Amino acid sequence: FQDARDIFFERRFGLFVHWGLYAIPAWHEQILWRGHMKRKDYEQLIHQFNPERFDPDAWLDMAEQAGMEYICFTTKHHDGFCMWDTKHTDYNVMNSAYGKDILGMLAEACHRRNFPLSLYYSCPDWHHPNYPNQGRHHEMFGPRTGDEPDIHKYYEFVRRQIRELCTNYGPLYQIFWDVNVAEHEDPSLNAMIRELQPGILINDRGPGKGDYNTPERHVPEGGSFGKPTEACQALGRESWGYKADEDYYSNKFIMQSIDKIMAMGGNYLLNVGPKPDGTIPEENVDALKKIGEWYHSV
Ligand code: FUL
Repeated sequence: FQDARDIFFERRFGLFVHWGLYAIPAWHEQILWRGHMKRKDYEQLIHQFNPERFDPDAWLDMAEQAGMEYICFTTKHHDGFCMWDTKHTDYNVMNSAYGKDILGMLAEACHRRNFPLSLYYSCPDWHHPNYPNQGRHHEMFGPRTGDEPDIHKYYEFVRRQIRELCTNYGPLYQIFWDVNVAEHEDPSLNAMIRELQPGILINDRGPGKGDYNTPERHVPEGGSFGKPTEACQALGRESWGYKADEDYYSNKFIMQSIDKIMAMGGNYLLNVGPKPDGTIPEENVDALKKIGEWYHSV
């Protein structure tokens, strides 16, 4: 396995994938909050989640054709639903209608093909009873039943989950925290990651220093980045997850944005939102094909 610190300077274009229960309502990855959806209705989606056409090799074929050389996958987004076989909450893909370890399948394909794998993990968690939602998303869910949230217990949960991710899925390229709020209390969290995955890169979304910066949907006007940078961009204007009636950027816009970011020394993570059946929306496949033809030619 190539050292992640070398990968960063050699593999500069990657595929970002936002996938979870939110693909089913097909509106926004944060529908639970932005769409004022009731938590109990959202959580029922687990019984519908059954991506029978999920084929990680098809995703990687598509990425390779587009000139992409690594993948970053949402293991858990703000909704708290886990796309791997975690022992620390029942709210995970093993208990969905699909019942298979999605991350495990993806990791197997990545390692077989020597395709670096990065993991996105959201600390904000709108499902976990000990996550206080920082006041922001609390009220609309109505009062919680049971004890008051205990953030320290939540941080312990994060630590156990991160340990699991860094232990069970082979060598990882990056951890993409979104955002590492736990690091406030426990600065040894990133140290644990580095111990379990020597050479791994960790982004700087959190109070700790981090190895690289992740500007989002931002196309700067010239100059150069002062530190290692991986910009991320969605193909759609509205959502990072699958949106049925998404308003897509033009391919030209995306190509110009790749060009600008790379000219400034940044890497580029371009996002797709797979459909509930596990396939990538046609519009995304088509865009990546055209962007790839251009990318291979420059
Ligand atoms: C943000 C999140 O709130 C968005 O939903 C998305 O995941 C983006 C890449 O990061 O912080």
